[in-house]
Amino acid sequence: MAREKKTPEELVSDAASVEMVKKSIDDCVDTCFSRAETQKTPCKFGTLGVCCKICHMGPCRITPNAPRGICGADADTIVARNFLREVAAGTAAHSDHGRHLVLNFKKVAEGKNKDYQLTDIVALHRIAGKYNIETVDRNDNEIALELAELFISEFTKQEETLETLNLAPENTRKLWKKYDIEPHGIDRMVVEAMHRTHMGVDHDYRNLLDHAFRTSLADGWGGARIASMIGDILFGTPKPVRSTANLGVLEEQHVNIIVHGHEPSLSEMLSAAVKDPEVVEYAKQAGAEGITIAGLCCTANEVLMRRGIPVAGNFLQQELAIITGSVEMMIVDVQCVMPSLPNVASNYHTEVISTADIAKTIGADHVSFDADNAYESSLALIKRAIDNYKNRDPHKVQIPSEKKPLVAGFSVETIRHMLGGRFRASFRPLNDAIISGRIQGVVGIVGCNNIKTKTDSYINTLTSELIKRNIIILKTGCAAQASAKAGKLTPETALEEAGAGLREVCETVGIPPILHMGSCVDNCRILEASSELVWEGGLGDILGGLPAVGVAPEWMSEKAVTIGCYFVASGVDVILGQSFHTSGSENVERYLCEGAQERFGGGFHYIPDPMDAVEKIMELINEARNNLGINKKAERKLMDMKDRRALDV
Ligand code: NFS
Ligand code: SF4
Repeated sequence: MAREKKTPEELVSDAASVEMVKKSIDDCVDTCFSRAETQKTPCKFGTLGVCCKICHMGPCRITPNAPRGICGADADTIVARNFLREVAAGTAAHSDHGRHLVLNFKKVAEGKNKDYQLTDIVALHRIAGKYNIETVDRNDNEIALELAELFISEFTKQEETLETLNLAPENTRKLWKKYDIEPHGIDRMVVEAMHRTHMGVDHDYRNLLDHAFRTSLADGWGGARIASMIGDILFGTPKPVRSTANLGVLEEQHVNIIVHGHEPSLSEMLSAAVKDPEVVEYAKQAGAEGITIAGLCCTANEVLMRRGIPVAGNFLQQELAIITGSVEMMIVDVQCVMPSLPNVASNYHTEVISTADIAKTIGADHVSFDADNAYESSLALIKRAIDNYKNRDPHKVQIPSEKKPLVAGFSVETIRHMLGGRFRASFRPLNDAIISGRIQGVVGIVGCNNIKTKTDSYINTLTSELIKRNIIILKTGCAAQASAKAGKLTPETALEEAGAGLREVCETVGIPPILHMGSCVDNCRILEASSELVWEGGLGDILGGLPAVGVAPEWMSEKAVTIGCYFVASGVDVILGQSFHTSGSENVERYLCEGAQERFGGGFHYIPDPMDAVEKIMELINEARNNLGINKKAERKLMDMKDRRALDV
């Protein structure tokens, strides 16, 4: 079916985006929303996953009349190969981000990069302790260096399994061993995925999909986890922080700089440099009242979590931010950066600057990011943005007023402290609340926006309905920003909607019912929190037994495919708002859904409607609660005289 033309109100949820989609039409600027119309109907073969272009005898496409490609590959092989390649790409993206951080971390430990510090020594010791690295009577740089070398070896290991897997509960690890999906070195897993999917290698869809799970674990319990941990050591473990979200964070009288992409090293430095009196003065001389730095996508989450930098928007707002006409510079690095940005920017005065040597775009100016000279390069970029302020055309400026207050910064450490207090930090109160039924379960809502769904609509409906039903929500990525824009990340507004049990717990311990845990690599923090629930006791002894579900309502990226896989392989049921490109093979779908459920305790479910998803989630949580034996209503016992006397001792 051809994609029908939609009104701005049907495309996007928040008022700021509606206003900017309208402006894009008035300004005759192409955006993802208009291009989606010209793209018309998505290719059927691609949607089913049955197009193979792995060798040059093809491309081959599977149809009822042509059930095999020229080499003899059937739909199962082709669909599974395509799927594994997606997972490999997702793992590669997160893990390369992790690698860049590790290499920088090593330089800092060696004293070779003075622009960055070991900011959070408590985190350094805590993390070194997890890997049994000696911390007593050693200096911090020595500890950091040993940790950096260990992390590097996680990428290069050939035959040993990843050490980071040991951060998972024992019984979950046993399952990985039993089904032979423990990953070796991260790089090896990705290389092997490419080898297996080369023409004429692995043809058994089950073997291919097992490697997809194995590769995904090298991300969630490998590269992504390492990225989060190093982020905490270098930039600080996130603590609750107030900020604001949506395009209204841009300011008319300010020089506006947007940081967009994923890796935190440059955005952290820019966020620090923007306060430097030298550039503040320089901005004044240019006639601006100040400098605003705001984030997009997961870069926004990184600098929000640790510095409270405001969020300009999530994935589908990247072009809309430029359309405000008020952005002097958009600085991008890697992932989820649309190649259209320079084209959109050419209609305004915005400079698009790419900074990662592995990610260039025609039309963007490339300024290679030099981590060894990060502060000075940040100052230079900010000055260049200030120089561009004079080129702003006031007639083209239209900044939507909409922005919402928020609280973010919920690392596992923070949650533990909030739940238990400074001196007895613990997850106990949360476990008790789940066991008593005041909180029914935990749901992670994560992932992107996708042009196929009205932006944020599925995410926000689902979130509201679940907190009403006493489900505590853990969020990351663009899904967290959707809540922020809807004003649901302040404890006050969220509590108004929460069910009585959840509200009581949140009020007692002082946590909001929707917890923003960070960027997409921080999905591993959701697994970390889940592991804490297992270790705390009373909720079984394996991740797969928890009353917990993961949801990616509006996902679009290969990274999201990988994240889904490592959640499922960790035993967590995952609900997807739209299916993978696998429906061309019943066998593959069965293996990913029922097959995974039988083996790991969690599988994939495709549910396009948020209210159907609510129903399924409550069913899964109920089932887990029954299995744990915690679903009984607490019996209310009426005391007779004998009981009373027994109490009187
Ligand atoms: Ni995740 Fe982040 Fe957003 Fe999706 Fe892209 S920014 S890493 S992939 S679109 S959540
Ligand atoms: Fe066709 Fe096989 Fe080549 Fe794929 S690998 S393009 S199915 S011949």
